[in-house]
Amino acid sequence: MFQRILVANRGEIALRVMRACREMGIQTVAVFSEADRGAHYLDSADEAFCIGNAPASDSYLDYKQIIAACEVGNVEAVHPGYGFLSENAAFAEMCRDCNIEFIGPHHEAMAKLGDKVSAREIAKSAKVPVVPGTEGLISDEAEAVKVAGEIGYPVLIKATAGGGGKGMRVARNEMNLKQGLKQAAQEAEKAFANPGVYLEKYIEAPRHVEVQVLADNHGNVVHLWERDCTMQRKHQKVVEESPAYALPNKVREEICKAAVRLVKTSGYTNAGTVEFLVDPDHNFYFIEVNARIQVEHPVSELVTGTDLVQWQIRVAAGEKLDLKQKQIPCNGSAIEIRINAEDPDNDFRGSPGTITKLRLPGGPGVRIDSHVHEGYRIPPYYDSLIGKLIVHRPTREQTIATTLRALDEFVVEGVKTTIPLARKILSHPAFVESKVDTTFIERTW
Ligand code: MV4
Repeated sequence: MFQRILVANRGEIALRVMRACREMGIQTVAVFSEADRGAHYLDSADEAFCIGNAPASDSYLDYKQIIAACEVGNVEAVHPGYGFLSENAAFAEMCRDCNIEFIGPHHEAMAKLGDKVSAREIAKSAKVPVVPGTEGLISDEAEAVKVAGEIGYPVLIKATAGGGGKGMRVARNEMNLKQGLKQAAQEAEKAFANPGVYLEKYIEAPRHVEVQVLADNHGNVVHLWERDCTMQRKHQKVVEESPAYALPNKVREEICKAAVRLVKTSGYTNAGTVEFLVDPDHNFYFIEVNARIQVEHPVSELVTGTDLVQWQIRVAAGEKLDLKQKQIPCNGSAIEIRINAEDPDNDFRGSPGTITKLRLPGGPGVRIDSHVHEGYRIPPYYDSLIGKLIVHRPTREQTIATTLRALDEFVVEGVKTTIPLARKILSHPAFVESKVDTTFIERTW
């Protein structure tokens, strides 16, 4: 096992990784930008190095600073958390070249699955359903028009280097399509330095269901059931839960098995998430793989009784998964609420500032993953996540009741937060009955 790990991230996920390491007897080295200097979570590391100025490109995205901190800090491995460098195959490869274990998939599997067209090919070869669409990249307009005619409008133009909704365009007719293709390719070139685009049938009003997987370096792959992340606003998840209450058991089993087939076929290792869209008839379609630990991982930890971050570290150190699929339960119901410092009266823009008063909820079934404290200043440079409330109870009804109770106990003063939005969602009949789709929040409020 590793003796010392560098945590190449900040905020709640940096703290989450340091907590896992402490429990495993592993020392940690933290890195921080000038904007995070003095934050209390850094006290949980054995050592902490400043790696640059506040903008992420000068610090948390600066490979050279991070590799240098690994050398000076004398670590054997680096945990990238989520965001920043976590899905950057070039960084993962550089770590390997420097003899530092990257706690995540091998850079080749990451690159293969990071490219959406290539991920679609892998899914097809693993007999995992994909959304009807083009074979590979679109090479000319005529081909796109022909395929769109075959699959039927509306279609969605997607960037092969995209993800998380960036560079997507809906086309409802041939004229939309011709214009959209050019715009999407230009946008993709600008954003990802890769103009490649492809077409998919546009699934209207889908649910977003994703499967947590875990794979070791010895060919063992298991799933840790699914999460329903349908409650999103502008591609930002707001509420996540496990299991997906709206799915019949048979579909859940199928979707989880499909995710494992995809992982086995691709040679992916470590923790990952396979994302699907589910249409109103419960047909499911693979859309992308997230090659990292995700923000919403705690709901899967609670229903399965596992520690995913500890498993990431163990697998990266070469340990075998001693979990057998049959021994991974899905007990009770878990819901996560993301608490962001955002102003609902100002289109949910970030609301940076100082937290002047903080009361965290507690009691049965309540977990808080957060790095903030009274007097904490939320920097304007990064995402606005100030913490996660995660609730686990025997039934979904009880989980909703406990979550509402915990939200009532939660006090954050000094900045605006998404707590009022979470209250409205959890008390809305459509959420309670799980009759929602990815457009619900924007349609309703
Ligand atoms: C789609 C789709 C409908 N049809 N693909 C958005 C982010 C990226 N992960 C994929 N996304 C979508 N892909 C087809 N063929 C609708 C979305 C989508 C969405 C997906 C999941 C959760 C929220 C969403 C919000 C808008 C669009």
